[in-house]
Parts: sequence; C-alpha cells; structure tokens
Amino acid sequence: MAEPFYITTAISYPNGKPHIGHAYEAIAADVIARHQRQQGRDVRFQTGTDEHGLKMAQKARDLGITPKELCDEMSAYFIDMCKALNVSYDVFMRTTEPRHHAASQELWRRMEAKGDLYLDRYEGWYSIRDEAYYDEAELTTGEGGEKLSPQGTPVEWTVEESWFFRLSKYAEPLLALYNDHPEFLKPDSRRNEVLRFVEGGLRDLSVSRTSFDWGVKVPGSDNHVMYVWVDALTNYLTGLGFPEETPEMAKWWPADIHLIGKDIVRFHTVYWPAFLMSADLALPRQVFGHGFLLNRGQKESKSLGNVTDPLELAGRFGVDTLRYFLMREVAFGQDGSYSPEAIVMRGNSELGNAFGNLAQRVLSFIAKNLEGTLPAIHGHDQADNDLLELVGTAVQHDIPAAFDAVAPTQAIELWMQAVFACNAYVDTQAPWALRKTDPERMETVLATLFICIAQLATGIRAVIPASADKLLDTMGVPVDVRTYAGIGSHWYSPLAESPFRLAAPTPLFPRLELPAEEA
Ligand code: ME8
Repeated sequence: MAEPFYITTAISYPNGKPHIGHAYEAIAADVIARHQRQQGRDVRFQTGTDEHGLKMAQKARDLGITPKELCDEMSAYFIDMCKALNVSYDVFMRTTEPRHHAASQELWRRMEAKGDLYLDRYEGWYSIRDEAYYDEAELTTGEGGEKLSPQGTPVEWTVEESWFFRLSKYAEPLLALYNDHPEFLKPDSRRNEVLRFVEGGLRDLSVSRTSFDWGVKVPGSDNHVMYVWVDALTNYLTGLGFPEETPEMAKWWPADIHLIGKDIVRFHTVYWPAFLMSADLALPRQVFGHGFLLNRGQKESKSLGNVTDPLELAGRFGVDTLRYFLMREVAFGQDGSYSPEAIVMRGNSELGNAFGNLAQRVLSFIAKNLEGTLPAIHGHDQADNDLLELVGTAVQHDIPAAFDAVAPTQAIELWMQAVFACNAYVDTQAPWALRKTDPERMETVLATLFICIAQLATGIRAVIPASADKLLDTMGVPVDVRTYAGIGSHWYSPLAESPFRLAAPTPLFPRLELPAEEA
C-alpha cells in the first residue's frame, strides 16, 4: 500500500482577498504534494481559512457586516485562488465549521485534564495584526515613538481575565525535540531564532479572551473564547475527523509537513508541539518555514499601493509561468523579490526559449518529416547514451530527491541543466542537417530527443502541471505513466513500432511581452 503523506499550508486570515504570499505558499505546497503523488505516495493536502480572532471581528465591524458574513464572502476568494492556480488540495478547512469547534474544544479538554490550564489575569502587549502576545523585551520603537512588535505591527496593552497554558513546563521537552529531531524545523536557518526563544525560558501562554466573543467557546467557561491560535492550529487535526478515532486520523496523523511562512514559525514549532504533547498526540514530522516575497524589494501594503492580485498576474503571464517563476526565482526558504519584468524574463528565457522551443522544434520536425510516425533508433552512439543517462538520472533521481528535501528551486535548477544539455545536443547533432545526408542518424537523434523531452515533461510536471500534461498528451504518453517510475515504461520510448501518430504541436509558452509603460 502506498505510504501516506500529509501536507498542510497555513490557514489564511480571510480579512481581505488573497495576496501574493498566499499564492506562493499554496503553490509551493501544491508542488510538493504533486511531486509526492507522482512518486506514488498517497497524498492528503489540506489548506483553508482562519476565521476567528480579533482581527476578523474588527474588520467585519469596520465593514458594517457580521464576522460570519465576512468569512463567507472572503473564504470563497481563497477557494477560487486555489482553483485558478491549479492548487490540488484535498481538504479546504474553514475554522467556523461546527466540527472544528468540537475538535478545538476536545483539544482544550485534554490539555485541561493534563493540568496544563489555569485561570489568571493577563497583563501585557498584544498585536491584533499578528494575533500574538509579546514580551516587553521583544518590542521595538516606531518612528513616532510608538511600541511595535518584532514584525513591525502596532501593539496594545491588554488587561483581562484569561486562561493560561503551562507553556513553561514544555521548554525542556521542546529543546529535546529540536535536538533529537533536527528535521522537525526546516530550513536550518530558522533554528536559532526558535532556540533562542525557548532557551530564554518560556512564560505561560494566555490562551483565552473575554473582551470579545468571535471564537470557539472555552468548555465550561462561557464568557471566554479561545485565543485564535489555539483553534487555528487545531485545524490540522479537524480535517482528519479528530476527536473521533477515524481511519483518517490513524492514516494521516502525524502530518509530514506543515508548510508555513517564517513569521509564524514560533506558533508552529513552540506552541503547537507543546499543545500536542499536553494532549498526548503525536507531533508533526516537519515544520518548514518558507521566506517572504517582496514586491520589487518592498513589502506590499495598501498604503504603498503596491498590492498585487496573484490572479491578475496569472491572467497576464499564465498560471504555469507564474508557478514556475515563484518556485524558480527565489531559493525556497529564503526571502526574495518579484516583478513583472522578472516574470517575463524567466518565462521567456527558460520556459519559452530553452524548453518550449526544444519541444516545439523537435516535435514539429518529427510531425512534418516523418509524417507523425515516431523515429526509429538505429544504434545509439556515445553522445546519445550520455544525454539519456544525464536526463534519466536528473528526472528519476536528482530532481525527485530535491523535491523530497523541499528544495523546489534546486529541483528546477537541475531540470534546467538537463534542458540545456538537450539543447546543446541539438546544436551538435544538428538533426535538420542530417535529413539529406544521413536520415537514419537523424531518426536516432530525434528518437533520443523524443525520449528526453517526455522525461523532462514528467520531471517538471509538479511545477507546471497543465503545460507538462499538454505536452505529454501531444506525445501520446498516457496519464497513468506520468510518474518517475513510469519513465521506465515503454511509453517513453515507443518510437517506430508505435501505432501512435504525432500531430503538429502548438507552442506551449507564448512569448511574453511587457506593456510599454513597464518595459
Ligand atoms: O498567519 N510572502 O495567516 P496569514 C510569503 N492565520 N508568504 C507570506 C507573505 C509573503 N509576503 N505574507 C504572508 C496567518 N505569508 C494565520 C496562520 S496557521 C494555523 C494560521 C504567509 O493570512 C504567512 O507566513 O497572515 C502564512 O504562512 C500564510 O501566508 C498565511 O498568512
């Protein structure tokens, strides 16, 4: 039976429409999910929206609607974004669902039964934008002398009765977790920040609020709602049917990867494992904190007027080009910038010229000169074998290994090198010139390229699924062998004896242009 693989994204706050950061994370998780499926794993991919908390309540109040109306309206945009970007999630969790309230309350009861919850009074700083509590020592001062969170967001002094979670009790077990399981927190560059925070000693965490009621009710304490992060993190369990002992819980928990952004690493690598330890539940195998995307080096904000709609970018440049660009341009795990120029540049040079033209030239040549019959191999020479070896190793070994390590940028780099090797082979073998002088050799060269192109399409399919599938359709490779293992099947080298007839291909990646004012 296929080994299960459970991957999640963060659940987004639907207090506005999805932005490029949301698209980035959803696409990255989708690439990993698709790769694992292509590797034969049984994948469950969950995403969703985080609908409670003060931030949502305030936004709804500003708009003069109820929080529920805001959530219903806005979560639809997140679902639409996933569909538009070809994000193949299995479960979309909304935290306002009744089953999620039940799951959060059960987690609470288990933590309470452990003796880890107690009632006290919270006095301290809170950032509504981050939905986070901060110690005085963590704050910075803004230009106007105001206090700011480490993320640069406003904080306010908060005093209220609150339930507390005995986080202090978990400092040692957490340090042991980071030490014994270095793979728990990736990339390694995020370790220090978390270690410093935990080694500094942990204070107990305020886990309920009384000053507003938009949240999950605390069991037995009706005037309290849970701190939004307690309920938000529980979403990863709710989707599996927790607290019921469902087959899904048995099969998929613990999660293989929680893919999240760097700003919420603390919640996922300190609070979440502590809650789970308290409730005697298994810990996720890995939390991967990706970097932030900046618009020409700047954070997007409404006041700067530089907020980009990811769907507008996809409409302009193509879904696959946007997916490719986002995974390719910024080494995954680090921060990076994007701009329309950079998308056009990558799209044209790598997808259009390097890969698209390779496929287009070779396949049209076969369609035209061999009337669609696939070329025969009349004995391989060294150059053919070298290329087949290089592409085969990349696609069947190195590229999947990079995706396994959540290194999509490296996977694409390896893929690009294999594409370049094919282009160099075309240049040296010059099949078009062989048509008159040595038609048999021409066929062998075309056959070699046909095999390589089919393999390359399969190797990059997780990143650009629609384009890769269109190409593989053209080449007569059936859907069920579009896997790394399937590359060994005869479909990738059906060649002369195949009854398949290649039709003239259409270009995969139309040339991108920038409007004059942006060029
Ligand atoms: O944090 N670049 O929701 P959110 C890359 N509800 N990633 C970015 C980004 C950017 N510019 N901006 C945001 C929340 N993100 C909580 C999560 S999980 C139980 C609860 C990422 O809508 C961010 O790091 O503010 C997070 O992983 C995701 O987008 C959702 O952010």
